[in-house]
Amino acid sequence: MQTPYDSNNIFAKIIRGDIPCHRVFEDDKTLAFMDVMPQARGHVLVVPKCAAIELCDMTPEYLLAVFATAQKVVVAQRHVLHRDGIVQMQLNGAQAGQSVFHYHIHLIPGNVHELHQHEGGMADQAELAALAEQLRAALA
Ligand code: DGP
Repeated sequence: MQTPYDSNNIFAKIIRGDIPCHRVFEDDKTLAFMDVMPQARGHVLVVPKCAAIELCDMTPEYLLAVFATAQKVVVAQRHVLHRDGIVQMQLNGAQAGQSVFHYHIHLIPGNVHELHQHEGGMADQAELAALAEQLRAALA
């Protein structure tokens, strides 16, 4: 049985502004920000502003919202990173390797066979900040 949603998970704290992130895009239902352990340069996460752990917790309204934001982010990633290929990934449950239990879509520029290990290591904060700024500019 799935454990209940924990409103103190790290992404809920980011959404509330309790801890910082390198924000790429935000609207009333979603937030997109840089992954601190990128599997490739420009790895972005898109989260809904609702209490959902995985796909089956999502309402159609919020699914539509996160996919609409994901489309915008992919267009910006292609523009900024000059990479056509973007891996879209989303893990459902600990058995699938999910580690943060708030629904999120990974958008990873690159080829699936060449990505860094999942949660392989922390990126340079200055580089993440610079990439987020470029992506925000592309989205504006
Ligand atoms: P998953 O295994 O699908 O739950 O992926 C969680 C991702 O979240 C992983 O790629 C690393 C990233 N991550 C973990 N903690 C933080 C954090 O505090 N801030 C940001 N921006 N990303 C995080």
